[in-house]
Amino acid sequence: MKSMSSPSRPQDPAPPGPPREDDQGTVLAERKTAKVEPPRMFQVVLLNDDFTPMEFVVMVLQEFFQRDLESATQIMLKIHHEGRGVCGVYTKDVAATKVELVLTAARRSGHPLQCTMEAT
Ligand code: TYC
Repeated sequence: MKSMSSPSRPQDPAPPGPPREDDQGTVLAERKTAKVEPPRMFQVVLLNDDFTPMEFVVMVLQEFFQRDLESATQIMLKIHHEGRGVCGVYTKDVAATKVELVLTAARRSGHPLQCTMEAT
C-alpha cells in the first residue's frame, strides 16, 4: 500500500544544511526556492488631438476601460486639457489588446485618436 505521508512538491524549498544523500550515497540536487515575481504592468495612455469628438473619447473609456460616465468624462477632460491621460494599468498582453481595440475603433469611425502603452 502507498505511504500516506504527504508527498513533497517540486516547489518546496530545500531543507537547511549540507546536500543530502540517499541510501546509496548519491548526492541529491539541492532544490531552488520557487520565486514568483509580480508581472510588469503597463499604462494605456490616450493622447489629445483637435479632431476626435469628446463624446467618442468618453464612449471609448466606457466601452474599453469600464469607466462610468462621470469617470470617463473626467479622464477625457484631463486629456483635453493636459494632452494625455492614463485610462488604466494592465499586464502587457491586456494593455496591447486594449490599444489595438481603441485604434481599430477610432480608425473605423474616421478619428485620428492615438493610444499607446508605457511600462509603469
Ligand atoms: N480635443 C478634442 C476636442 O476638442 C477632444 C479629445 C479629448 C480628443 C481626448 C482626444 O484623447 C482625446 N474635440
